[in-house]
Amino acid sequence: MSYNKTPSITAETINQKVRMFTYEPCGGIVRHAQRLEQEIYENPGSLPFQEIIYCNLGNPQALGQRPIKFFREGVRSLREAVADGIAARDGFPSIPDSIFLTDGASSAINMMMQILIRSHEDGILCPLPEYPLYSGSIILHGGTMVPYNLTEDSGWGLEIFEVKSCLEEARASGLTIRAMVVINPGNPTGQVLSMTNQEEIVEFCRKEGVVILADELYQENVYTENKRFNSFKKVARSLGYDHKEISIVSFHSVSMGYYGECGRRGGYMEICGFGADVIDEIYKLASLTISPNIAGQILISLVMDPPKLGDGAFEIFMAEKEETCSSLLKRAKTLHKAFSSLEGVSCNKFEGAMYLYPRLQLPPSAIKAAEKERVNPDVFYVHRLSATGIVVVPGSGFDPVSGKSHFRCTILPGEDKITAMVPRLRAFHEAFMDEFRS
Ligand code: DCS
Repeated sequence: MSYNKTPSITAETINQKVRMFTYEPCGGIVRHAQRLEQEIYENPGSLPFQEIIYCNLGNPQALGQRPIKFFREGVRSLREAVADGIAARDGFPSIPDSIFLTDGASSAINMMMQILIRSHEDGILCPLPEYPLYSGSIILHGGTMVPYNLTEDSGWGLEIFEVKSCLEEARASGLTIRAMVVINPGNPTGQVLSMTNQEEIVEFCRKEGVVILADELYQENVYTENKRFNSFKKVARSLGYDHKEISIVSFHSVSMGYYGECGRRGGYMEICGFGADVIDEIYKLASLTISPNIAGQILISLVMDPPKLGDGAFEIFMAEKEETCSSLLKRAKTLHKAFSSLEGVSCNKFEGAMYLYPRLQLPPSAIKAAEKERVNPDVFYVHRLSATGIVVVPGSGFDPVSGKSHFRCTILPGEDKITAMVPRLRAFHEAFMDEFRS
């Protein structure tokens, strides 16, 4: 067994295309200037000048007027708010310099794939079923997706020995495994990983020198009494591993949770366990798009620093949050009950995220009819269902290889819509089964 204690991700081992270019408009001199600016802010009078005059970037606001100073300080304070929120959540420190604010999680995930993937010989461990942004991004950046299975029978948890054999098989075929994607709580599978599973993942990735890409977008969508969200960083630190021993990138976004602000495009990634040289390269890459949108930046900082007891907005905020969360749970329960009662349908417990992922055991003649139409059985079923006005996503869109039939149904339509949908779904399903029952 390989035992790699040195960080596998260094400036020498990231995608060298990232290093081949420079981006001086936001380069070293600017970062130096920002440090000086911070110094002026923290210790007024400590430098022989009172302000930085930025003439480096073609940003109209920067030319001849002060807003850029405010803007730069503003951004730092937003990153501070995010870092403070993470520290309060986890009980372990987080620093603003490890936070990159992003236009939603998608851009952050793409950026990390760009950094990690050098060629098709670089593999990224990715769950199946998965959220297909991952497979898409890995393909677009020229890498190889190395799938590992989530097990439906164990509540969509994972068997770490199976992940290990996926890694070993991939290595034997010449791939270098760069990272392991973990989506927790899961999309499309809706599970919250057990602490044991999370600890196993941390141990595994540490031993193998693999970066954990922790998709933690649904951290506030946990609905089960006996499980709670734990960030991978918290799990690693609780096991006693510091930033020198394991590399973790955590993604979060304003798109999910009880806030659900997809269109605002706010998010962050917290990068732990990478050297300053790698952080410099990520900073350069992020600078190619100049700046994430400021409204999204403010929003993600508010998500991580919501009103506290004693704040004016606290009562209304808590009431709205509670109303949203309890309604989501109610909708999930209604749907879960409906799916579970259908012939040939089973549905794992709903623990988190925003999705139910029921399994379909379709009659052989339905499978034959799908074959005739040259589509997967789940696509056949979902297509027929759409004729009743109910739209769900076929499971083969999240897992094209298992050959099992599922569909993903969000719990998001309003309670009245969910209530109205259930009898329609039942009528459709019964008619479908009657039609294809041999
Ligand atoms: N990661 C996961 C697991 C997601 O579910 C999503 C969005 C993203 C990343 C990207 O989110 P951003 O909006 O922050 O870029 N989920 C989509 C989904 O499954 N249906 O619609 C949204």
